[in-house]
Amino acid sequence: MENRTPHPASTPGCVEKHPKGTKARILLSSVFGPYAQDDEFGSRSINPMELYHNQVTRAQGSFSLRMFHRSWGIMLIQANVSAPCTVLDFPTQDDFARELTRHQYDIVGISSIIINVGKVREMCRMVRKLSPPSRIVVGGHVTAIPGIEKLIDADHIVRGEGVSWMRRYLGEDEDAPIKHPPIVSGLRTRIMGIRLPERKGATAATIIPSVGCPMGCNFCTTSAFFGGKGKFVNFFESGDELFEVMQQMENELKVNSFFVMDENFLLHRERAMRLLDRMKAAHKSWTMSVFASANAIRKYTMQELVELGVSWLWMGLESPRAGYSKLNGTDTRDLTRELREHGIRVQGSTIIGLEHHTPDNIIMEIEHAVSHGTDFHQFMLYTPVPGTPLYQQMAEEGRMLRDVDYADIHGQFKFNFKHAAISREDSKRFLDWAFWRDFEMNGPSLYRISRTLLAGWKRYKDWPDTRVRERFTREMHRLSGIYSSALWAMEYQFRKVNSEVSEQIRALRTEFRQESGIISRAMPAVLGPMLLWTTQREERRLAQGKTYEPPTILERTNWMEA
Ligand code: B12
Ligand code: SF4
Repeated sequence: MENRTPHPASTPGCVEKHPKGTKARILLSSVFGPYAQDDEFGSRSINPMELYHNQVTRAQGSFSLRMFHRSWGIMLIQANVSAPCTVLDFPTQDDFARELTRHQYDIVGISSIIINVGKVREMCRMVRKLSPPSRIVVGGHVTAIPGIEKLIDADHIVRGEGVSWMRRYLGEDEDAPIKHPPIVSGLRTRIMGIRLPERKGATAATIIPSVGCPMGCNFCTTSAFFGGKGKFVNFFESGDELFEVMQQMENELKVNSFFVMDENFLLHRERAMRLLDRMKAAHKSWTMSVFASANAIRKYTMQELVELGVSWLWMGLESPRAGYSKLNGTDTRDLTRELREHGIRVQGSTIIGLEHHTPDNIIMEIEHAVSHGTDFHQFMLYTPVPGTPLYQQMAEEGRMLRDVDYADIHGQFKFNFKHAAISREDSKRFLDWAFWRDFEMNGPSLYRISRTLLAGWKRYKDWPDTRVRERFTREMHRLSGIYSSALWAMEYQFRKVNSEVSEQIRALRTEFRQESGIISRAMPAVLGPMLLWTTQREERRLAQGKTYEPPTILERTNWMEA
């Protein structure tokens, strides 16, 4: 705290306008990397900055889908303030230090989740040293840690929604409409040992209609962080507003597919159906990847989902015995099968270590999860995370384990609480086995998504609604040759894991051949062996410990050199 002038608003949570208002220079940064390695700041090799390889396809070796996602929270804040603002994403410590010393920042905002609290502490220390007059604002899920004020040296600790907070801090109208930044959903995508080319429009745009979820499941950190049961923050209330935003992204990013970052998009049926009306009227053949709970999905017919362009759905399967209202008596196996038959890729999500799990029944429950045959499957340990009702309950029952580093509380390592029947060590064994079992029984996710695409294409290629027809035709034309070639390599490579699945891959390849045009039909002869070679090369690299890191990105808005 050396040379800082005392600030009247240094009480965490108290929002007082910054003296410079919208003239204040802001630096918004995510926590520093590298991420996929073990270090004293909390990086962990099992916790890379990747969605799929971290928590979905991590047992799939060279078939694992690798990609990075930007830090959308700070991008959203940047787009909604009129002050000069820099976003620094995935910096190294050197990048962060350089930016702090090259420019005089009045406000330094750091965004983080709980596991990265050690990095936040270090970044606050760096700001105090390198830019003493800057006010430090820390936001994001890290602020749910009890006693965070004592762990880090920040002037403001912002819990919950950040755009309105920052606007208030700068003296701007916090209720002004939200401006959606153009966000390309993923970058540096890699699979089977090759990096996919990054063409404008080839990757979906991320749309963020809301934060939080009103369902309020007891373990859910995003729901709790934005108000808990019955509450959430809507950025775009109506289907009309959403349509306008999507149209704007379509123009700016030249996309026709969208990754909708809303915890339970389909729950708001009125909004979704109005969006569909607008899409129909404007003849938009868009595709959408959405999160939705089973009870919300059941509010729609398959036809409505397909017309809406839902092509990828992330849903919690949990255990039928867990009693979560979001499942509401739904047979999730029937539902996921039906969705896939309509060309909708399903990403299931299953929790390992629920209260009723025991070493005797957990294998059966994992087998049940795997039997859904979803295109992707995320497994996560039941984890009481600070800020959630579950954490509160476990703490009151004295069941939280002491001395578990925050960096290890993320659901992909070991329990952080005392489970009635499963030990901490066994929790990891069951989790790892679940990932492996899903891979072994169902094959690479790339095979599964191509199977779902083909099912959708066969069902909808002659559909009367041209928007729907166009969508499947577009994907089939773009991908059939590539999928057939990948299937060729997968069939060969997967023989050593499960010969039965390898046979199924072969059968699918034959079907693709029948449905493809001449060029796509010829492709596997050349591309197949090449992909097999890159796949095997990637396996060797991974065995030698190869990891991937996101690139550092710097973006300035409203900027004028001082
Ligand atoms: C995209 C994403 C990722 C991306 C990373 C993006 C990145 N660049 O960091 C990937 C896929 C790599 C990822 C990885 C992980 N993630 Co993640 N991720 C998400 C996801 C799906 C979306 C985040 C998002 O953009 N939301 C929309 C934006 C608008 O909301 P927001 O980020 O919360 O920001 C708002 C406020 O928090 C606040 N705010 C945020 N930052 C700041 C900064 C300032 C200065 C201020 C004032 C305000 C502020 O204002 C914003 C606007 O309101 C969330 C779930 C969710 N629905 O949010 C999980 C989530 C954030 N991830 C989570 C976890 C646990 C992980 C992993 C540990 C995975 C794992 N093993 O389980 C890894 C960690 C990787 C690592 N080494 O750091 C948890 C965090 C739990 C917690 N309480 O800390 C979440 C909430 C998922 C969950 N429900 O469990 N993740
Ligand atoms: S339905 Fe999903 S997002 Fe909503 S509270 Fe439950 S776990 Fe969280």
